[in-house]
Amino acid sequence: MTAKTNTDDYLRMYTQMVRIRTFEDNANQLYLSAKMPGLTHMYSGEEAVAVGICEALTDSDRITSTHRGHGHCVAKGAEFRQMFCELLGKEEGYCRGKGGSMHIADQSHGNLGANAIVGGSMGIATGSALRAKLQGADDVTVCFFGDGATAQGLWYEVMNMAALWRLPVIYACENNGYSEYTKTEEIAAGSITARAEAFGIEAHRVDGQDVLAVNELAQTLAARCRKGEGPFFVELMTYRYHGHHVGDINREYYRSKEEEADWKENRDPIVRFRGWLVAQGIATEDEIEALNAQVKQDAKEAVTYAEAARYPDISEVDMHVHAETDPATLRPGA
Ligand SMILES: Cc1ncc(C[n+]2csc(CCOP(=O)(O)OP(=O)(O)O)c2C)c(N)n1
Repeated sequence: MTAKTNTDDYLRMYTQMVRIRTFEDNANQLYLSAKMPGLTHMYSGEEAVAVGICEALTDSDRITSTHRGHGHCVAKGAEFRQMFCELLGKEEGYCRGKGGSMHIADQSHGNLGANAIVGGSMGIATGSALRAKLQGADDVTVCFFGDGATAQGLWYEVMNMAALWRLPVIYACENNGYSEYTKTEEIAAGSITARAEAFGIEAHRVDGQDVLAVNELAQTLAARCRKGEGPFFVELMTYRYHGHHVGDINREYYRSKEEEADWKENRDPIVRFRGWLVAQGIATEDEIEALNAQVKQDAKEAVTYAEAARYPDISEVDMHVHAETDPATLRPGA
């Protein structure tokens, strides 16, 4: 790990990673106690990816997210209360409880939304970057997706456009080793970075468990996007601790307990960063424990709040589920 930002930045990055892990622990608990409708996909283990990248962005920069999207939301600035409300289908949720776990959007922080369709956000992110270019804005869009999404034809279509038009977009592939229940090497021939390079796109591969390495690369690429040097591709090597979704509990037919233990015990991004913070003298063990306790308390308070919050009224069932916008007003310059 290399030093890059100041003490406050380091502590905020650590806190954000702990917030994601804690959010997921609580979401898992809500699912297990049958309080949450539907399924959810845990981001635990991948925290350094979302935090490393989003900490290199501003509120005007945008992201698009995936079915495994809670980490992206938190890292881009979402609040616990509104997120838990969304998971529980409550009116105060980010999408008034109508999106649920896989469709959280938070436009106030530039989060254009998660998408349950694998690869579904690739066109949205590329369109967002095209809008920035046409309007002369200097914001960057990061498109998060998994290794499995690289099998979608859409990715090759948008990479072609983005490369031809030099769009300010970073395609961030979270390679957690599996696409649902299949190992990446069983579905992806050759190298994923080489696919982006075939379109003339500069491609990088980085240790997704090292938040500082991710952040350093993201800062460099975001700055270069703003100078018109985009697009870029990054493959982030990471691991999801839970099953594909919360109901995927018997995983031994596709990955071993030893493999899971190795990642958790030897490569955990939070333990690793915590050790670095203490070794650098940025925080003591006691200070880290106090931060962890505060986050736990915040999550507990937000869950209690969301459980007590109101459901949307039945009269709203058809509202906010499709756009009422006149397409003519969406034309550039209109
Ligand atoms: C178009 C489409 N095909 C299939 C699915 C079912 N599905 C949901 S998640 C998933 C695997 C995605 O793997 P990856 O992109 O690597 O993301 P990860 O779950 O590993 O984060 C699949 C096949 C879907 N939601 N959308």
